[in-house]
Amino acid sequence: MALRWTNILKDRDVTDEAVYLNRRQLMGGAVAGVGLAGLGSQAQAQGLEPNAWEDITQYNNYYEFGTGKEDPSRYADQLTTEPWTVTITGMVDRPGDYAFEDIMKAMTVEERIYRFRCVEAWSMVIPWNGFELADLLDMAGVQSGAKYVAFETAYRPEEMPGLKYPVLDWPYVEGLRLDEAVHPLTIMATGIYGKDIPNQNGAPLRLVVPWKYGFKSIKSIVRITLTDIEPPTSWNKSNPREYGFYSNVNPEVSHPRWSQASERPVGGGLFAERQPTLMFNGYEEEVASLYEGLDLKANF
Ligand SMILES: Nc1nc2c(c(=O)[nH]1)N[C@H]1C(S)=C(S)[C@@H](COP(=O)(O)O)O[C@H]1N2
Ligand SMILES: [Mo]
Repeated sequence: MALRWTNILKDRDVTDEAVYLNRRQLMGGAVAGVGLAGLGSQAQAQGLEPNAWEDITQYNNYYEFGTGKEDPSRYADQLTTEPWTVTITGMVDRPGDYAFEDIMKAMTVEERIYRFRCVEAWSMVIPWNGFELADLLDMAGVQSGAKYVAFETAYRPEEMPGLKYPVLDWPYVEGLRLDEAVHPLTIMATGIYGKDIPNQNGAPLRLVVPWKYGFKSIKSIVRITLTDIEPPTSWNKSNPREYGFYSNVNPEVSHPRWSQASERPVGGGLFAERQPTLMFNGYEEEVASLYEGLDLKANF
């Protein structure tokens, strides 16, 4: 598939923080996307300047640790992320429990600077490190009848204080159509700014689907299931009128309680100007073909 690489910046040189890749991020052996001079300035020309580490790691949604934006950075260090296994099951040739370390040895870690848009109408730009979900699915061998991918977050009442509250039907679950899941923009993130991904951002590995609202990008994944039926998703179960299965970023489809036409860039200060929301969060050229013939208002 032809990609516009301006939208998938692989530059590791955007700020000093990005220069240093630690052990876990290097474990994959191959770290792709060695700083291509010029992409940084291209990113800035597009207004794609990554948020500060502090914005990205102290303003979070991770309801297993509480519903406040600062709860995850306060409490998520209680989560044990080593050892970690991901169970890959359902319609695959090689089902099983995959150790995180073995996954990292097999995958190619790249940097991807993506826009990130929460359904609550705030946004950031995040320099993720990660690998394509398609490569992980290849490892397990997707069978021909599979049509969807279901994901599940860890459920650890002793480590996740937010699970005491029935905000959602735990564990947190999400899902994608298989063609969305294997799209080259869809990644499993394992790092930010070249460091291991902090617990509050979904350690040790979380989904990132940059053209969808943030809640689709499920954190701290323990189970991946290939299936031929559309899987239930947490926010859709809790309020199907407000949160659809697709949840593609779309400035023309309002949330029942607020407009999605504009967004507040996090970190821009109290009086930061709102900016217009882009169709598919700016990835229209790459992903619009996935939805040809689909009524995006009905399938929100
Ligand atoms: N397991 C789990 N995953 C989750 C969430 C959550 O509460 N639990 N919140 C979602 C929402 S609403 C958003 S906006 C993003 C936030 O990711 P960030 O904190 O890394 O910015 O994570 C998503 N993934
Ligand atoms: Mo969100």
